Amino acid sequence: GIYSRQHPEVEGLLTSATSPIFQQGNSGTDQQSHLPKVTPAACRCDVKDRELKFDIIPNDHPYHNAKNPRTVGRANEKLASAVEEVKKDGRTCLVVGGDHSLAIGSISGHAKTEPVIWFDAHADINTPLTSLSGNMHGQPVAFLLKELKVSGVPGFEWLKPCLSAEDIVYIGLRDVDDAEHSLMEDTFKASKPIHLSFDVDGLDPPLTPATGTPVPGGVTLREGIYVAEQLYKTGLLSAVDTVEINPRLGKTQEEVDSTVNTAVSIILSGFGKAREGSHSCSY
Ligand code: 4U7
Ligand code: MN
Ligand code: MN
Ligand code: MN
Repeated sequence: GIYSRQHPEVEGLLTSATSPIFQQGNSGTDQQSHLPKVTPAACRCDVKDRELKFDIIPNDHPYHNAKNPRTVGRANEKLASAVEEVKKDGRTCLVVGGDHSLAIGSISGHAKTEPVIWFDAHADINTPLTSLSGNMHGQPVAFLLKELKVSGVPGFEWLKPCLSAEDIVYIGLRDVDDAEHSLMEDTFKASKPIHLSFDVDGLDPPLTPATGTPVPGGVTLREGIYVAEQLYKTGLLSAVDTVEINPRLGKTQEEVDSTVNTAVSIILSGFGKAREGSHSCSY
């Protein structure tokens, strides 16, 4: 409400999240008709909203470098049961937070076998022993991984680590602590040879216009190169396809050149060219 004059869209969002029009089976009349309407019909979703209330546990002393462990642990226990119920109901679950430590409960409450895409600038794999900040939002992956065996944290007696390293794919990492880096080297030792099948139409069309079925909204060059570089670094990339490169479909020489150059730069990255220059180092 307070920001409504300057930011009508904010009020629209707040209203839609709390108003009865957002609840199941109530098409409702929107009394504040100047606001954008968010109705189940508008988003084609049958939305069931629920709010969880969490307790702040007094004298919640740190456990090594994990702050507020009991409060965070109990909250996650509640969240895990709530997510489990939503899944039993056959629904897709959306959790809106909030601190990323909520992933401990959310992922535990989910059916426990699904692969997880961790989209984040950070790896969030600090343990209560390695964390420099003590913040729990930097630790959820460690709590969830069987390999790391985090245990003895008060508030988390209910938790059973449910993920294996092979179940996690990270996207977007660009701020990883030293301790996290070595934890990741130890934990994410991929062991099988990797086959990369790289369709250039996964990239954004202006990067590779000479291709048969371009689709808007693709991956940037920076992201594509990053993927290829990371795969190279595993030491396990044993075959690469680069496909759907069709110079005949370029409308101009420039289109042909940009397509070919893009493909070449992806290939070079997959074969060890590093953007910072290739130096010999252990990683
Ligand atoms: B977020 C950090 F030290 N690694 O542990 C830490 F840089 O959920 C950051 O990804 C954690 O936002 C970031 O505190 C947690 C820090
Ligand atoms: Mn995070
Ligand atoms: Mn955070
Ligand atoms: Mn982050």
